Amino acid sequence: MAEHESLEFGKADFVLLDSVSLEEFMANLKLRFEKGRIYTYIGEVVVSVNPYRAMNIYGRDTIEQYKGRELYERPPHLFAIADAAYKAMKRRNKDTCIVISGESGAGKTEASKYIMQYIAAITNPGQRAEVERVKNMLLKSNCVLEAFGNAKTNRNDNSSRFGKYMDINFDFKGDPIGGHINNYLLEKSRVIFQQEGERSFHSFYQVCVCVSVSIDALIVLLIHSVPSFSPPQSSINDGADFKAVADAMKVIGFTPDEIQTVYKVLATILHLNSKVVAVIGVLLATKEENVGKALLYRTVATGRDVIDKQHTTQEASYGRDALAKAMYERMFCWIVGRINDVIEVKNYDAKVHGKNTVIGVLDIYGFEIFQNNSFEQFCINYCNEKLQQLFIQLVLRQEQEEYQREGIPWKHIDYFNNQIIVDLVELQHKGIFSVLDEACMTVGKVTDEVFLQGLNSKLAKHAHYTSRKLSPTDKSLEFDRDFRIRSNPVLKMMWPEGKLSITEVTKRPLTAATLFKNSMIALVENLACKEPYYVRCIKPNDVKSPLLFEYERCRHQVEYLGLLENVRVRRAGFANRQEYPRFLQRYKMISEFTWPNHDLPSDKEAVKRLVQGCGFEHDVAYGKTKVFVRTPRTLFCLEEQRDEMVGRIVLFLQKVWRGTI
Ligand code: AOV
Ligand code: MG
Repeated sequence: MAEHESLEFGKADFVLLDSVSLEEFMANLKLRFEKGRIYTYIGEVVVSVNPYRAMNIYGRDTIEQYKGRELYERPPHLFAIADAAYKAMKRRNKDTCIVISGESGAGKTEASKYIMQYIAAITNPGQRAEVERVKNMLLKSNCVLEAFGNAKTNRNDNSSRFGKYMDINFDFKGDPIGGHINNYLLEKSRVIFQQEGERSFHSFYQVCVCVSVSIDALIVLLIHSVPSFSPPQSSINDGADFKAVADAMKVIGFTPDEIQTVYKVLATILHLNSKVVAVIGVLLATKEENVGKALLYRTVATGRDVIDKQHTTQEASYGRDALAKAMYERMFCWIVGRINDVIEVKNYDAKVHGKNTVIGVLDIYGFEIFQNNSFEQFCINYCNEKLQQLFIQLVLRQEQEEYQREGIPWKHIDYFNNQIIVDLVELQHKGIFSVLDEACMTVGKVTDEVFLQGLNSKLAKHAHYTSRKLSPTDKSLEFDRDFRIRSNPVLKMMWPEGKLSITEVTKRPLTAATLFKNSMIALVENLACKEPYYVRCIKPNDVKSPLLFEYERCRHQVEYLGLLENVRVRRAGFANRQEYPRFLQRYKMISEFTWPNHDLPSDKEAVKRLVQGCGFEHDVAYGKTKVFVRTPRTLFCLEEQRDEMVGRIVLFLQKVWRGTI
């Protein structure tokens, strides 16, 4: 019996539960976790529980087992979903996407890397050099982006502090020919502040631990002179990571000058945080007075002139922090841009090569609540709410559309519509982002009180809004100062603007909130026009233990991810659907009417005959091009009969060869 049928490991698909209740769902999830079966399906959705230990299930041999197989043929795995997305892309010319969701520390980033590794492993059988180069770049880019965009938080030692959507482009042969990365809102406040037990971005520690290896001697000296930067103890090996990142940057094609400049920017930010202005002048090759000016003055427009106005002490310290954050963010975006330059598809002629198709992999920052939550947590959580809404829409819509197309009746299943939460945040004029924008436009001082009053007056009646008391918070005045850097070409790329003109100073830029909202709306639109595959990650406990299944913690996640609703929708519909010729090809040996060939007028008729013969008529519906099987159990029975027949056929052939028949 195939492993996925064995009761010892629980049900491999939640659709197979005897009844759909939270208790049964949880019992199955727990049993499988305890037996080391971290993946379980809900139809085509993979539910994954973070094992918090190395699993021997990602090697070459496992990859071979999944390559080209159908989902139900092997035990649940990320590789199966990656293969399904790949097959849809290759065989049906569809753009697909794999959306990985779950809260912070649930295993999204690890999953996205395994998926990319799988796709890299199964493509380019011809070993074309250019394809190998692209694959290598795509894989190496993870290492670099994690160094600059991830950090240790109290929830995850390697927490993504930015959202990442990566498109992988394929040619007509199904081989990767390029890619593109979209990054979303980096949590730049981490540059200047971390909660207790947390760290800033990995890159700072890497550069501090390993300054002597390959960094310009002057920078080494200047990094060592940072007065108060002692990385907290952690399990992370910054030294080894530094070397891996430096190597990856080289492979991707960052020049030595570019790499040195990145170190300089890191050192600058370290010094900014320690308030040493002169050193920064050296690092950025700008005059000391320019640094002082950038920190102590701001450029304002008065009438037709642009003048520099001196800050108060408090403004200056906000300004310094804002500068450190802005520098890091610009450097990060520049790094993403440089990677994109290298991986983007070049010289692809659709007329010659056919359609260039895409698989998108989305790995964002997971839902999180800290002791102190800032604007970034709000954005991160809004992003998660929006993706949850997309999941609800697509999982239902996809099912509905397919039944409609194939002429199969469909009955509606109730689910919580998350749109109300998304609207609360993003609705024009009424949502939290709009209220925030209005507060920012208030003439005179922008204060937290103005914002809170706006929320209370606009949203008091909203079912999901609770008014908060005002607590003293950090102000987030944003300065992004112009250093007028001339001598370092790499820095010039990070700060392309020259001297600000009067219109640029007076122009009100879009707020960070509006920019983020727009980027999320664009992301969701992009995902919605692709065929989606889902990985839903669950974090089993808060202590990173491989043994502990904290029931309440997991139950909560199962509920807010809507997994039970997902099972219900799936069960009301059909667990499996296959085009008639494919179904026939796979099972024709179990019926005398279809083996070795049938003489019925169509494959559809032949499938009907085969199904009748097996007694599964009640569990099957016939669409225009596909046969729909309601329960996976039927499929497993078919698989079993097939195995048996294949065994008999092999035995028969062996006898023929030996001449005993
Ligand atoms: P996240 O991406 O979902 O959190 P990660 O993918 O970074 O979470 O996983 C957190 C940690 O859990 C990893 O560093 C591993 O130690 C462990 N882990 C996760 N998946 C596996 C696996 N399949 N096998 C072994 N260990 C695993 V966040 O980025 O914080 O939202 O923002
Ligand atoms: Mg992550």
